[in-house]
Amino acid sequence: SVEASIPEPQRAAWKKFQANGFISQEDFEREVVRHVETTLARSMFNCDETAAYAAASLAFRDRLITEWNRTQQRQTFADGKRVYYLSLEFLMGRALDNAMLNVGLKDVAKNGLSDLGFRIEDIIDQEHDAALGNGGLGRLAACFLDSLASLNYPAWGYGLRYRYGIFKQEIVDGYQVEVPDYWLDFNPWEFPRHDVVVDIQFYGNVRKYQDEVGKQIAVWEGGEIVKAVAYDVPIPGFDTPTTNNLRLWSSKAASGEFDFQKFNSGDYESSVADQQRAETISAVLYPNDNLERGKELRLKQQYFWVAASLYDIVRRFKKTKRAWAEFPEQVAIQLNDTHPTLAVVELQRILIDLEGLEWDEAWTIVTKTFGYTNHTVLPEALEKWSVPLMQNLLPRHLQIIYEVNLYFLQSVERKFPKERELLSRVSIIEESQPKMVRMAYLAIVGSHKVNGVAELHSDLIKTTIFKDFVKIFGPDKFTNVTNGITPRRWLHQANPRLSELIASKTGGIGFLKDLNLLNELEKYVDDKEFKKEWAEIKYANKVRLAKHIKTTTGVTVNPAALFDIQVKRIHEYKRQQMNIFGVIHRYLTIKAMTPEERKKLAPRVSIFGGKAAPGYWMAKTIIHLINNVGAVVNKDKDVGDLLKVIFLEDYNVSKAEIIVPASDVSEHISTAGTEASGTSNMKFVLNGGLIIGTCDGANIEITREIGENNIFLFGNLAEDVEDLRHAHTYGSHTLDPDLVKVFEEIKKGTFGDATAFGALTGAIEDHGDYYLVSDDFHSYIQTQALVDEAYKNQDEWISKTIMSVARMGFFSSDRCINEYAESIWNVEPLSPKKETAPGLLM
Ligand code: F58
Repeated sequence: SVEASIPEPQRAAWKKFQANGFISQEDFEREVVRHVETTLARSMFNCDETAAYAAASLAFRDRLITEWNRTQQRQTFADGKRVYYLSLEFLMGRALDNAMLNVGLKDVAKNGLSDLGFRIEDIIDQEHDAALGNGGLGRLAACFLDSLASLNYPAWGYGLRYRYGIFKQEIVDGYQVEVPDYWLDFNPWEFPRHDVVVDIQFYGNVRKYQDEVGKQIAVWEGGEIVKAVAYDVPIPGFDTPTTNNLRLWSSKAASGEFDFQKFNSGDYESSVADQQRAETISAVLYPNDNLERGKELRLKQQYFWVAASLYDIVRRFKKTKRAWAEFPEQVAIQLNDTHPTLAVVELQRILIDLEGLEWDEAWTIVTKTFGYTNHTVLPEALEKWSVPLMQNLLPRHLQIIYEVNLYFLQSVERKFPKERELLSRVSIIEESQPKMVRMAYLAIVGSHKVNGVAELHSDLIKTTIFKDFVKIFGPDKFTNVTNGITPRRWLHQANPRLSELIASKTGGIGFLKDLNLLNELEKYVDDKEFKKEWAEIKYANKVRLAKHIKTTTGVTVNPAALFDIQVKRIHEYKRQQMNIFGVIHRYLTIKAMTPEERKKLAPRVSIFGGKAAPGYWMAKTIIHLINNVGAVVNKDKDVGDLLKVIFLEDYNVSKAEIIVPASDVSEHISTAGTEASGTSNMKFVLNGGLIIGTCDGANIEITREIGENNIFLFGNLAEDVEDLRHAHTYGSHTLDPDLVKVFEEIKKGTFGDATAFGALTGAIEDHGDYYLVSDDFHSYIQTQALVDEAYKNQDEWISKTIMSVARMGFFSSDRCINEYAESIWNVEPLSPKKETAPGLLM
C-alpha cells in the first residue's frame, strides 16, 4: 500500500502532528498573529497593512501547501498520465483573493481580519501583481492553470521565474515611460526548492565516435554550466482540494557565489561577472507582444527553461520504472506557442544520446508526447533562429534539427516526388543569409496535434501559413480549441455582486464550475426587479472605476455616461489609432453642434489602457496622441460631460479586475484576420458589457453564441483584406473623407505639435494603410452612432446584456481545457475523494 513504506510508529507520529490548515475564523486569526509575531518578527503595535497582507498570505499559503502535498501524493500513487503546460509566460495577477475564494474561506478571512483591525479590501490591495507575461498568451496560461486544478487534472505548469516581470508603465507628459517591475522583494506565494537543482549546459562541442558494436555516439562536451533552481507556486482549484503546481526556474551560477581565486587576487569585478551572467538568464521578461527579435539571451532563456523542465519530467517518469515506449502514455506536453519548441529536440537528445534509444523509436515517442498551440499569424511574430547562433549556443541540438529535417524532407519527397518547390517551402531550415531555423515548422513536425485558438484563426493557419503541412500530414493533425477564461477570477472575484445575483437565480454558485448554467438567466431578461438590480450593479461598478480614474488621473467622469473601453496591448493591428481617430471625429462633431443638438447626445467616456513594447515607436505614438487628445477634450467647456478621454496608466491584471466589470461597451476592433482569438472580449461580455468589434478571432463565435442583435459588428471581412491591401499599393487609394478631416485637425496642431504624429497619419496616407484603418473608418463611425442610439433605450440595453451573459457558457476555460484533455492530451481527471479524512495519504 501507499503508506507501507514507512514503519508504523513513525507513521503514527507524522499523522499525529500533520499540518491541516485552518478552517475556522479563530484558527485563521491565530495563524495570522503567529506569522506577524514570529515569521515577520512584529507585533500588534507595528502591524501595518503590508504586514497584515504578508501574514494573511502566509496563513493561506500554509493551507495551500498542505493540500498541494496531498494532491502530489495522490497523483503519484494514482500513477496516471500528467499534463505539462510549457509556457514562457504566466500572467497570474494577484494570488491572495484568488486563494481565499478558491478554498471557500474569504468570509472567514474577512471577519478574521476585521477582528484584528483591518478591512479585507485594503489588505488585498497590498499585493503586487505577479506579472510574468505580456498579454493574452500569458493570461491564457494562467486561466488554464485555474481550470486544470478546478477540474482535478493532474497537471503542472513550467515557466521562468523572472526577477523583473512586465515593466510598470508611467505616463509622463503624455509619453510612456518604463519602470522596472521588481516584484520579488516579498513573495509569500512561492516555495524555493533548493534541493531541486538542474545543471544546464550551453556552448561547447560535439564529439562523435563509434562504440564497440559500431553505433554512432555523440557527446556534447565543454561549454559552460548554469544551475536551474526550482520555485514552486501552489495553484488551488476552485471548490476542490486539488492543488496543482506551477514550477518556475531561476538561474544561478554553477560555481557557487563567485570565484574566490579571482577575488583574492584583487579581480573583484570579474569574480562576480560569471555569477551575474548566469543570473541574467532569468532576470527579465522580454516585453514584446507579437514580435520576435532573435536575441541570444532569449534563446538562452528558452533552452534553460525547457532543459530544466524536461529533466524534471523525465526524472519523474523514470521513477515509475516503465519502458520508454510508455512515456507518451504517462506524459503529455503542451507547447504554448513556439517558445518551448526546443523541448522536442531536447527530448530526442535525451532519448538517443543519454538513454541509448534508436532514432526512430525515440522520434515516435517524441511526436506522441507533444502538442503545439499557435497564437498568431502575424509574420513578424513567427519565431526564427539564426543557424550560426544556434550552432554556437546549442551545437548538438542543431545537429538533431538537421537530422529531423532530413528525415522529414525525405518523407515529403517520397509522398510528393515531383514537387521540388514544396521541399524548400516546408524545410525547417530556411535557406536565407544567414540560414534560419523555422520554429513553427519544427513544432509541427515534432507534435501529434497543432491547434489554433479560435475557429477563424484555426481555419486561417490551415489555409495560409501552414497550408503545405495540411497537405503533407492530412487535415486531422490540425484542430481548433477556442480559447476560454476562468469565470472564477473574471466573474466571481472581479464582480462579486453580479456573481451573487446570478447565484441567487441559478441555484447557487454551481455556475462557476458549469458555466452553461448561466442559461437560466434568459428567464429574467424581462423581469423588472431583476433588471433593476442588474443595472444597479453595473452602475456601482462604474462608480468604482470613476473613483479609480479620479485618483489616478484627476479627471472627473460621470458614471451615468456610456463607458467605452479599449484595454489591451497597444499594437497597430489592434487599431487603438482607429479608436482615437473616432474620438477626434466625435469631438469635431460635438464642436459643430448647436446647444440644442448637444442635448440629444449620449455622454461618453472613452477609456484606453495598455502598454506599448519599449521599442515599438508607432505604438508609443498612439499613446501620446490619446493623451494629447484627452488633454484638449477634457478641459473644453463646449464639450463638458459629453466626451471625456482617459488613458489609464499601467494596465495589468489587477486593474483589469476593476475595469472589466465597468464597461458599457468595449472595443475589439482588430483588422479582420489578425487577432487570433482575443480573450478580453469574453471577459467584458461575461460582465454585462456589450462589444463593438470586427469579424475577427473569437468575436465571431461570441456573435454566434449571443446572437447578432447583441453585438455591434462592423468592418471588412478577413477574406477581403488581401485584395484591399493590394488595391492600396497598386491602385489609387482614396482616404475616407471623415478621416481626412480628422487628419487635418491633427495637422493643424490642435492636439499639440503635429510633427509628433506624422508617422501615424503617414502610415495610412502614404504607406499603404496595411491595417485598413481608412477602409473600416466609415463603418466604424456609423456603428458607433448605432451604439449611441441603442444606449438611449436603457431597458432594451439591459435586456441585451442579460441575454448575452446567459449565453456565454461556452467561453469558460473549463470547456476549453476539457477539449484539450480529450482531443489532444488523452488525460483523465483524478478526483479527490471528499469523504476521506484530511491528512490521510490518498
Ligand atoms: C495572443 N498572443 C493573441 N502573444 O494575440 C490573442 O489573439 C490570443 O487571444 C491570445 O494570444 C491567447 O491565445 C499573444 O499574447 C504574445 O504576447 C507573444 C509574447 C512573446 C513574443 C511573441 C508574442
